[in-house]
Amino acid sequence: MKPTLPGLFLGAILSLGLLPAAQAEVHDIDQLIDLNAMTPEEVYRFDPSYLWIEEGDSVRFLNSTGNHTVTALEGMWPEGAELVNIEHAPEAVISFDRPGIYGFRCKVHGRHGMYALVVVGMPEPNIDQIDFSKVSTPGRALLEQLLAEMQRDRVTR
Ligand SMILES: [Cu+2]
Repeated sequence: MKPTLPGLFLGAILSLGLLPAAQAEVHDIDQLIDLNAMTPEEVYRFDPSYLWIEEGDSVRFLNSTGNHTVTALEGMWPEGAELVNIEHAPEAVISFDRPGIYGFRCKVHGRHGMYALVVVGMPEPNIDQIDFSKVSTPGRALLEQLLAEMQRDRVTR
């Protein structure tokens, strides 16, 4: 029997409804030295510097301009999650199975404010233990801004 048009339409709706929950996603974060940036704070950056992903998802850190590290910020890392420190790799994939807030810095450009924030699933596991008091000014300002963005997203989730 030939599939009818309404039948195909129903099939499309069903597969749309079933696919998303099962599929773990890979998200890209680039690491840049961007000499065309509009402000000095944006020259050395993770791009994007903030992501909210689901448990089981991965982030692929690219290193497309400059030499960088992907280093766990210990005051912003869920308890029990393995700390990461990837140095000068052109590409590194990290998968996240534990919910919470993950802070990243580049050891080379941290003093220029090269930090990033990734929320996995939900921020609750370590939102009350966030400590970036040892981070110097440009990085701290960025992290405060990213956490505020995360709080706004939290309301709508
Ligand atoms: Cu860097």
